[in-house]
Amino acid sequence: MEEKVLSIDSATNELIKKAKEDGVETIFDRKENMKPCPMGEKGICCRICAMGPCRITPKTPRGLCGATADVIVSRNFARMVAGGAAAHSDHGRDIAHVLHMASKDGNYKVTDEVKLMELAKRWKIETEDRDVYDIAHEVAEFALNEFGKPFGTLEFPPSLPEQREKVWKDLNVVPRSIDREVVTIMHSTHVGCTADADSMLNISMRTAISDGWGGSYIATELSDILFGTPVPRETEANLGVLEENQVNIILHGHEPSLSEMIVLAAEDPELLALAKEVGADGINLAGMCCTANEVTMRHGVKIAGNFAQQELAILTGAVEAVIVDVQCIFPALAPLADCYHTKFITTSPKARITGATHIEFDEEKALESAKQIVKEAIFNFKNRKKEKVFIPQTKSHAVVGYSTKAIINQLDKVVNSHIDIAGTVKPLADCITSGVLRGAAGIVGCNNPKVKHDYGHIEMIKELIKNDVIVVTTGCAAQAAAKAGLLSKDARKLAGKGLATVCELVDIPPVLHMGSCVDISRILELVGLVAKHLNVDISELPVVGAAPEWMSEKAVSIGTYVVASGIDTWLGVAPPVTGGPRVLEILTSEMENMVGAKFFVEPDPVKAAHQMIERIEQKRKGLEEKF
Ligand code: CUV
Ligand code: SF4
Repeated sequence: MEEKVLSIDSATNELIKKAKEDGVETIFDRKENMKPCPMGEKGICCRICAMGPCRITPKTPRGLCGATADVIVSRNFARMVAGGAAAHSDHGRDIAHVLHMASKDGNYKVTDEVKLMELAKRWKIETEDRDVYDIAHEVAEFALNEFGKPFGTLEFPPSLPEQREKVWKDLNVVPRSIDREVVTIMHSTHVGCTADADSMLNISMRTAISDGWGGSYIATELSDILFGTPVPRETEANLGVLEENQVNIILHGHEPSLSEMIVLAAEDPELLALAKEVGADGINLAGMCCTANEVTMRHGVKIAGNFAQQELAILTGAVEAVIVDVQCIFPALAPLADCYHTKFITTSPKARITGATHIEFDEEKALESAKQIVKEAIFNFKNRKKEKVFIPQTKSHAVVGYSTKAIINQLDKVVNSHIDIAGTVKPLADCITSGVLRGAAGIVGCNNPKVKHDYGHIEMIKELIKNDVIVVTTGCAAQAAAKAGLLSKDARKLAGKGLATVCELVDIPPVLHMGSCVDISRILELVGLVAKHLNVDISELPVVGAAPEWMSEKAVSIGTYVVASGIDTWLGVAPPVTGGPRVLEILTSEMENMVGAKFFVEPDPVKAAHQMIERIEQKRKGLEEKF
């Protein structure tokens, strides 16, 4: 029988083969045997009350309470949005708490004071003659209040164009507070509440906006204040970054409050000496999923791989510990780690996993806590079984760290800007209006075994840059791009003439790594600033978004706020809404009348890229008439 090639990434394929030889299973095996429930796939199964579960069939077109397919589908969709918004926003809240405990002599400090002051001004917090940490604590309190304030509406950042805010006001989708929107969805989807698809999607948009322009935005801004706003730096990506003779630690999960401390602990002379004592040459940190994005953006920590590769890291037999906090962690890592010497260490009470070693990360004693965790890895080095080790040789060079500010600075350097445009997005806007760049695309999101691993990301990105569309990327898509060499400046040889010229002049790769999933707020910020500079709405810009291999609820929230922000969004995997004709019609058509953008579902990434380019050209026409 011919072997199915499951990834476009050779390191991944080699380790899938090793799994067979070692007699262990991975997601790729489980996928073979899993038969998805056809009801769930269409979104027409309702488990909201105990009269059911009810499923919609030609013979039973309504649930026991009378809910139609559209009601059920829209409620299920809304709950996905709520789950995703909750995850992102609770991450943001945790970072706010960390800022609140920051102190001059503590483990957590203020690193970007300029950004802190900007935020304080924006939130009308007194800054004159005050201690930085007093300001930081008040900023943190203000941020925390955004999650549950009883009155008023969410504070929007200044990057939001007023045209967009007006669209939201007219639709009544301006969020009140972040938690409240999530709770409203949980309430409205309870049995006997909202039974109207249009209204359910309206509430979903409001909640998603509270994620993108609220919880996620706060997560990014406060992380930058605490740990520094990223600047371009070099790194390497793929499982080949693991080291034969070092203690290898995989950092997996999301919140930089943990990973930043692990980075510090791994540089600690005492621990380095300990590593030597156990016979290792050093301590090698490598990231996975969004934690990888956080620490590579700020420290150049190498990227081990993306979502679908988490088991494969353990399969190398060369990983002493996988340290995780929250989100996107396979429970499968626990039994798998038992087959190797790897310690699978959970650290968050929000994500405990049966079979893992739980060492709770104590933010009050953050560094001490981190050191204890790193020690576990070091002591485990002696248990490594040489005969079980296989590290694929594949890794690629990448440049990461393109925060909005870094992009603006990079452009300033070249244009040698007049004082009046320095620090603005004018050069970028000029590149777009002049047509040197046709437009921009944000390629984001996960891996999903419904798509050949990384294929969706890479084929789409290549097609776009070939056609002079600059790509910005976050999440596991960014890691796919890193592994494929598309984040290297060399990759400009794959770009069209206009984009290649810009890349050469500005000294950037054609694909810009902007961070983790919560950092999609950076993309919103950049796009919002360009729109404001041109005095147009975001929906008028030749800008598109895509999640070719998405899988998580967070991605549903992201897709919804990106579309609600006026940016057309392509999905490579259909969301579970196909059983609700009205829901489908709203998402893929009518949303355009409401917010100026809509969803597209296209499994073929190259076809999708061409649809994206077509939309970009349409938007260009509209802009040209204006300018
Ligand atoms: Ni938060 S949400 S698999 S790590 S991008 Fe990666 Fe990104 Fe999806 Fe998860
Ligand atoms: Fe069935 Fe209605 Fe209960 Fe859902 S809420 S399970 S459709 S009775």
